[in-house]
Amino acid sequence: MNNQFARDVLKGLTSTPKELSSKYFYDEEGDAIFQQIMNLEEYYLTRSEHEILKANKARILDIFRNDAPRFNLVEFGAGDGYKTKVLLEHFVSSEADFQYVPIDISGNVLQILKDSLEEEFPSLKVKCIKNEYFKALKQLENGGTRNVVLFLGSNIGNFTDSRAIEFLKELNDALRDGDLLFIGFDLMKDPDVILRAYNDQEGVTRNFNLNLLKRINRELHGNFDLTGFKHFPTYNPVTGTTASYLVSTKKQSVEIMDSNIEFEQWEAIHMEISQKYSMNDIESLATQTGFAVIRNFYDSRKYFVNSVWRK
Ligand code: AVI
Repeated sequence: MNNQFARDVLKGLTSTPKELSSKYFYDEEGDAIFQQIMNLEEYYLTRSEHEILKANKARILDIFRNDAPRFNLVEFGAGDGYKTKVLLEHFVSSEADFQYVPIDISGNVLQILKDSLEEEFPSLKVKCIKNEYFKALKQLENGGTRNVVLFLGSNIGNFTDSRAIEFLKELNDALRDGDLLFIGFDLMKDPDVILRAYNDQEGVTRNFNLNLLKRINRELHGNFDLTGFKHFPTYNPVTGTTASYLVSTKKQSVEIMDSNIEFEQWEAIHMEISQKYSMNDIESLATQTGFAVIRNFYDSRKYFVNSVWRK
């Protein structure tokens, strides 16, 4: 089988405990559901980070162009640019010497972003790269220009601890001395606030999880009965880990391609983690992966932090 998605799904569903990777949430429908999540009352992450960028855009630009006036603003997983546009607007009007380099593996996402940027900021230099993050970074001809990498949204939190460390080390290797990373982390806070963000009233997050079963049905000839699974998020205030599960409400058998997957009643599929951090966790992640923390920006409630790291 030469399809990575199919291989990962079958491997995950035949493991104990069963698991699926949240990186597969983002098909076209998943992207649209995630947009809805970001607008939810309960999902404070996007609004908190937006507040930080808006309140600190001038200070952020000063750091980005300090002792190296020209820079590439490289964004990993740019999406619709809702938050980044706050910075872009300020950087363009301050006549900063930079080009914006959004990187994504979805050509569709990049095209939509490029069109909207051309309309909103006609003078902005944009270079879209459709590739995996590190390959794209290597592909970027920078002739001595400082790279500033944006990794927003606490996307790092969807990696396990060991994967996050591996990812940040790999990023550090791909950067040169003096390059910067501007990274968003969701902070530990009242556990009820966190849990609500992953268990919204309208059931949008539930649909986000179930959409992966739908995707398996469509792309891998599966026959998941979506009504036979219950969305169940948890938050562990000791480890700071939010985990989401889909729990089978009955004993059932699901066919995927030519395999039969058996579910006991109340057996769970582990779907996603969203790590929440303390400031000590963040400091230690940076030092373990070869970075120095040079500045932290918080929202007014201290729900979220954007941390500036230098290689
Ligand atoms: C993309 N990522 C940071 C989101 C998060 O909060 O972990 C994905 C998400 N999952 C459920 N709601 C939002």
